Amino acid sequence: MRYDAIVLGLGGMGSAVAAHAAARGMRVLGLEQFDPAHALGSSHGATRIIRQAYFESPAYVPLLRRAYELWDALAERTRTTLRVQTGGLFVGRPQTPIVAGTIASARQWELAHDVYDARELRERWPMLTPLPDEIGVFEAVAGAVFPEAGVRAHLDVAAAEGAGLRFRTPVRGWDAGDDGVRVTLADGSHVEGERLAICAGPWFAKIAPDVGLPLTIERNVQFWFAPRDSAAMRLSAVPIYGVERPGARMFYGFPDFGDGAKVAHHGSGVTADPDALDRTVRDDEIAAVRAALDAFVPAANGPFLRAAVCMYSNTPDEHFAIGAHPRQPRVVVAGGFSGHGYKFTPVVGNSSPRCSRRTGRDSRSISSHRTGSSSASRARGKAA
Ligand code: PYC
Repeated sequence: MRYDAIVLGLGGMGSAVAAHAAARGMRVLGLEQFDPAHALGSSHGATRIIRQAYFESPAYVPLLRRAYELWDALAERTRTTLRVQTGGLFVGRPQTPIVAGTIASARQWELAHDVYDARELRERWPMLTPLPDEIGVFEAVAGAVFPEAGVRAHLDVAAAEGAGLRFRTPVRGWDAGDDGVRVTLADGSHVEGERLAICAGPWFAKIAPDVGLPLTIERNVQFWFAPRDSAAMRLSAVPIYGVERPGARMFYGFPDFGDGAKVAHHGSGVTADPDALDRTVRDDEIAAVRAALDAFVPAANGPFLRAAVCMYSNTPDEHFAIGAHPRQPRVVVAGGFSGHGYKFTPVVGNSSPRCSRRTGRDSRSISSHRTGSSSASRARGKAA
């Protein structure tokens, strides 16, 4: 069997690419080194934030609007809850990036939002403890998406549309040239296709070193606590929130979705090898997150329930790297999601290679994979 597209990695991004490519009529093979919706990469931990007033840059807003539509279409098709609107609140001094950036995006795209001073914040959300010089920006359409459920939903669609999905199937390497792409599996066998999509998350630089993407893999920990005040942390009472204070990393959290109040720092500065990640959570890490809880949302600071270690794949500017392989027009890459990519998975998937067998059309992806030289020499990747 020669596939129209082979997808390396079936986590958040790869599962979405496989689903959208298969739904377009492509013969798709997806390869994943672990189990479906595994907890060893970057797309696990029950909840992820989704929002539209994007502090990272207003340039993301059109993608986010489309992501909302695609999440809802996926939820309808798979009859799964994939997005819950809790509202979202970002708090800090007026010039702090998460506050100023959220307001800038909201204004540029005329997104509904409300700005509160510290007294108003305390009145509306008495479980939060803003400092007197802090303000908050609230966006009602923000909320949570569910990464494991989202990965499973995309895999279900991919399978229903005829994709072959192979799990526990590590890849040794790949090569590509004018005549197609060939992937070598760990057992030495090969699979062949027209195109390759590399969505390997924190393993990206190991499987596609020749892209030269300067990624830093960062160890991050997600924590769950039984709220000290459960009424204060229930879904209808508190939105998803983030707070950024001088000298500290952004701290964010969720209402209690039934498994405790999840909280985390956004970024740790601790680099990691994805094949040797330290998954043990230390007492001092729990203590640090408790200190952040006490400083902003003491109502959540009850008994520790659990923690999950995950990885960010950080680019130098923390923006994504999506598009054509620099020298190989048959290969597209999606990586470097820098700890804020999961919410975008359906829109990234929907931008994957297009070549419909059923319709005979060969339509264009938003990535520029057609612009490479037709005499491109063979490009190679190798798993470490
Ligand atoms: O993706 O919105 C996000 C996010 C905020 C903090 C960590 N991730």
